[in-house]
Amino acid sequence: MLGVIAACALGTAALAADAVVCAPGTEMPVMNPAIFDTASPPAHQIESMAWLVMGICAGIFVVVEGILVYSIVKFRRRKAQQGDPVQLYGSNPIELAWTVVPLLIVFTLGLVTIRVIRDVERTEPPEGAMEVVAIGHQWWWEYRYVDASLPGGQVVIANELHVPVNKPVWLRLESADVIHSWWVPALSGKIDLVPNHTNHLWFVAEKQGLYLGQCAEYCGNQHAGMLLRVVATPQEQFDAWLASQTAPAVDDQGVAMGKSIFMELACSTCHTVQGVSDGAFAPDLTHLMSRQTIASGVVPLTRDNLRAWLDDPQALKPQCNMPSLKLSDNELDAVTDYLCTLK
Ligand code: HEC
Ligand SMILES: [Cu+2]
Repeated sequence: MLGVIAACALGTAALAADAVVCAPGTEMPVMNPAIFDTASPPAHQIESMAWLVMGICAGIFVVVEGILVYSIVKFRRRKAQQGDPVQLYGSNPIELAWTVVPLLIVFTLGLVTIRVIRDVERTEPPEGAMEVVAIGHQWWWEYRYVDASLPGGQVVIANELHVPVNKPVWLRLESADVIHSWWVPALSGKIDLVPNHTNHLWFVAEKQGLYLGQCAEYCGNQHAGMLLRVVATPQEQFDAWLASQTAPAVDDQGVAMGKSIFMELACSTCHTVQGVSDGAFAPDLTHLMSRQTIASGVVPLTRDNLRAWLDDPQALKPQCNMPSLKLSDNELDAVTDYLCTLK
């Protein structure tokens, strides 16, 4: 598992170096996606518990192997020895020791685990938490910021979750199709997104930066292409970002042709662009250019990648749920130009 996470981190580091052409990406540190390098209270607790369990196991290993090696050396067969060594059957002190000590260890680990689970799996949101709905789709993430003060009561985005640093986040986890699992190791433990059943998860990103993760429940062909990205910024920067997401889609007359192709072809039945189309099957594209990647973190958002994606999504993300619409070169350019105005 760590190998997979490391590979996804390497992939994304290479990705950050690749200049984003359509939208200049915000420069930010990329967090280590590991359970031993945490930056959020529930993740810290899981980390400490993992160390405790490993410490106890290491202790048991040393004691058991130590006694084993000692016995092998001390009681080995010697040259002068005749027949079998003295045979001993049953020893109350020893039997007691190897029953009571393991019981105590299991009991301790049990109590510690219960305490950690109680803190990590809350049933109520933490004080002052911001609620976000996360919906798993084959094979991308939808997020909804639900707040009566927002125009329309909510803001819908895809794939790149933005949160303020040092503020509790209460995620409401739902699924549109099969079981997925939300896991950003530096922020929290993994929790499943189950169809027709709501789960919750909380975290507080303590450092600014980009946190990476991965869908952690096998959910079909592109399970590995369902990457998680959480961007933690200071509150003011987050507020500015959220305000930009509530703005209506840019309507640039210069790309009217691309827009009309978007409307006439099936694009508009699957995708929402606020004020233009209301397809709800696929990622919201209203502010596509404010993202750093497309296809749920699979490729960086550059003009070339975007055009290649529209040409044949199946080449970049085989088996994904967007078909190739067989656009001509001119149409591809026009639609790409249109999407590049959706800042
Ligand atoms: C049958 C529904 C469907 C149609 C039609 C469709 N798409 Fe998609 N599109 C999807 C799905 C599903 C995804 C998410 C794929 C994934 O990441 O697994 C997607 C992803 C995208 C993305 C990447 C978004 C992101 O943030 O990751 C863009 C851009 C896009 N589509 C544009 C278009 C355009 C332009 C058209 C018309 C030429 C179009 N789509 C037609 C379903 C559709
Ligand atoms: Cu998944």
